Amino acid sequence: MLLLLLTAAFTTAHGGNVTYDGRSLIIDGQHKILFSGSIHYPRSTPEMWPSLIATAKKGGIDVIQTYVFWNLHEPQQGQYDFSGRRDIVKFIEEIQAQGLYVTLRIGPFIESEWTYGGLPLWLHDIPGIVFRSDNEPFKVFTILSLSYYNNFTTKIVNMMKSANLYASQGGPIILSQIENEYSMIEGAFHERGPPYVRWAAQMAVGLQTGVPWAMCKQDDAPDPLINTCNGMECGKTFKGPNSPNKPSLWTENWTSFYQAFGEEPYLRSAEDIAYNVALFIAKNGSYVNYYMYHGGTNFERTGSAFVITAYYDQAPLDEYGLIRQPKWGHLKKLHAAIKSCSNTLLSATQTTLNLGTKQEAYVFRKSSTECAAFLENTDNKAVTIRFQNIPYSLPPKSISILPNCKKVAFNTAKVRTKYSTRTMKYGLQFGSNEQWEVYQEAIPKFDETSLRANKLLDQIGTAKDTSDYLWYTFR
Ligand SMILES: *[C@@H]1O[C@H](CO)[C@@H](O)[C@H](O)[C@H]1NC(C)=O
Ligand SMILES: *[C@@H]1O[C@H](CO)[C@@H](O)[C@H](O)[C@H]1NC(C)=O
Ligand SMILES: *[C@@H]1O[C@H](CO)[C@@H](O)[C@H](O)[C@H]1NC(C)=O
Ligand SMILES: *[C@H]1O[C@H](CO)[C@@H](O)[C@H](O)[C@H]1NC(C)=O
Repeated sequence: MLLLLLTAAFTTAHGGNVTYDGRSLIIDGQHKILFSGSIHYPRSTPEMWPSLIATAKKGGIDVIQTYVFWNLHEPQQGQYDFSGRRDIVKFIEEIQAQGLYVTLRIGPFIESEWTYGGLPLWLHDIPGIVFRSDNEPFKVFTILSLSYYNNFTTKIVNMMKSANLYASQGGPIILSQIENEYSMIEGAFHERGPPYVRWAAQMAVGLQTGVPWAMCKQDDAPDPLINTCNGMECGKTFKGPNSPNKPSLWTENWTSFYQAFGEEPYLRSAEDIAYNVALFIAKNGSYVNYYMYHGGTNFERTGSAFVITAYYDQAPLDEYGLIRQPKWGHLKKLHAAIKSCSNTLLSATQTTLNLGTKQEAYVFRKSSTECAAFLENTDNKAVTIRFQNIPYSLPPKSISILPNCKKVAFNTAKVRTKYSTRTMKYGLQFGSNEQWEVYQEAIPKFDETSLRANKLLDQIGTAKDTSDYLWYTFR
């Protein structure tokens, strides 16, 4: 009996067409509350993938979200590379083998603190190209640029289809993303921004993946694309889906922030993360993605300017894939508390009740016996309130989750997970007898240089991504 239960609990059904309504994504006819975690395949090694995915699953994660990194796959035009850390199909198949779902963010522009936002450098040399725009005066070039985006997107989608990786084919991919936070720069393109958004949406839908598409931070995402929230406090800030039949999805919940050289790491407490996730779910949210769940390493020159090689080391899994406590454990308990009442959350109607000046109850009541509640205290001090005639003490700035509207299963501010610390031991010390290599760079003499111009040369166009440096003499 126990064995049967365990088997049931650890097997995630796969396949099935994916649709959505105003409440959630619907996979194979089932509404779902999904916890998702970003893990980017090129920021770790294929040897690490199985344990990263397994540890995410143990932490209550249902979905792994990743970008697709165009410039890693097509460094030279038409020359593709899907080997080693670039083997996206293998990464997705590993996720599938462990019974989790996938959200694929194709971009093609991804930002992601990645060099050139993921765009291959050769795009830069296409005459007149304007990235991410439907640019009338340059229509002929713009059609070119759009067709490059289109070619790459189509290639990736076809690759996924031929490996049967979309949920509609029995695979794990349940959601895709086109573009990335475009609204942040849309204004710069003036009237040429909105047609580009429509074009990108149409192109994506035309690829017929059988699963929905999302645009993040894009309030006007055209139907049927879902507009989603990115940020730290989507429970407070998200204006919601742009149509009543779209679900409320949070594609980037920042677990920390990327770190630039010379800066301190951005620390976000487990309590703060848990509070905001609980609030988002309490307000009808049904999908939360942790950005990042595992950040990993920016190898070689793949990180964007200023960003250090460790990426989101403060995430629930640190740079090396080790569990960071109490973040990992506190969120695991939060996920379990929410999952224990997910049927109620997905089928009951939500109402918000005032419990005091700074206290709210978000109640999902289906019948007299089936009920779940979130009790929020936004005040900086603890208070005791009454809910259904029972007194509850609410710690400062916290949300209590009552899966049956009676007993508190979890409070976001009460961390019951032990803190862990990470200590480092020297593996190899570079003593005086050990080898250092010194690289001497020859300082060029002006008279011996071959590249001359009577105008300013730009670094990217001149160095062509062979170096981040350019020795420049000017007179
Ligand atoms: C998805 O829907 C299509 C068309 O309705 C159907 O042929 C296919 O079998 C469905 N796929 C799954 C996995 O249910
Ligand atoms: C797009 O792909 C097709 C087929 O592979 C190719 O013929 C065409 O030149 C490509 N277009 C661009 C802009 O890369
Ligand atoms: C949640 O959805 C219900 C409808 O099912 C609606 O009445 C309620 O206002 C929504 N709550 C919030 C906070 O948006
Ligand atoms: C998102 O995650 C951060 C920490 O990563 C947390 O502070 C926040 O409360 C979470 N939820 C929301 C809705 O921001």
